[in-house]
Amino acid sequence: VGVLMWLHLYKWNGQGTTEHFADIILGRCSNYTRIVQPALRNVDCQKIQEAFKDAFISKNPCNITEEDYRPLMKLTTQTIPCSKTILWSKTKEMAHQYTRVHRDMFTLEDTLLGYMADGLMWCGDSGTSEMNYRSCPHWKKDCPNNPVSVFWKMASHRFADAACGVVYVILNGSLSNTFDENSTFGSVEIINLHPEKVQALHAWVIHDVGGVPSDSCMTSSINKLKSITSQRKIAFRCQHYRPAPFIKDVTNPECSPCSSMI
Ligand code: N1C
Repeated sequence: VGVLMWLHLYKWNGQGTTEHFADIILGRCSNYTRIVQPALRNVDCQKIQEAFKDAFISKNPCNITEEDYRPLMKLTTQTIPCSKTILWSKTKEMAHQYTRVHRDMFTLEDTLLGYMADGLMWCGDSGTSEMNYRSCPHWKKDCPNNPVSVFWKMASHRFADAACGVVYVILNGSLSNTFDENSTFGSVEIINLHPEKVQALHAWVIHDVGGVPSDSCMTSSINKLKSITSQRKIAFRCQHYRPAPFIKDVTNPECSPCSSMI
């Protein structure tokens, strides 16, 4: 029985819960609310940590719903000023480098919710109040409604839903599917931007330094994004850049994000 108990922890194909998950959540929450955004100093990090654990502890990790995360979401409501939202797809590092310099801009990981969960894994199991540190469901190989996937889908949905003014998205021009309809950006965020309050979507397409200078705003992939935004009555603009964030491109001498980087 002992061996079976132990083996069953290895049943999933994804990485297990990050060691010290609960401590990391509490530590990141304290750091964020005291140092990163002291305006949030009144949030109760203990309560947030509890709500996070309650969302998935003692539950079947293939059967997580948005309802499970509702209390956590409620405790982490945060207002982002208009025209300060940055979305990204396959450009996470670059987007974070950018917001590290432009402290008034926010990716989801620059909000309390995203900051706490960034890079972590977590899951539990029905019948035990323990976290599973050995394995967690892989969204493709095991099941889509696992704790991590449901969390990011819901957090991304809320983040896009709340955006206003000009919304920016950083895309990867080195990939053939610069705009990927199956990504979180393509399947969740773009369809949850509200035309009544989002005046435009500006895409910054970043492409390789070494590559042939080409206009990565003229691809069929970007055209698809353009047609989705126009159907949704949201204006669209696209500019392409080289990385290092973001160096002017010879084919693109105008660069609004570059000029402020120096
Ligand atoms: O699927 P993606 O990118 O297009 O998702 C990125 C998009 C961003 O604009 C974020 O607002 O969706 C949001 N988001 C995250 O902030 C995030 N942080 C970490 C979505 N997913 C996030 N993750 C993890 O990375 C999560 O496990 C998810 O599956 C990947 C998505 O990365 P991607 O394909 O590069």
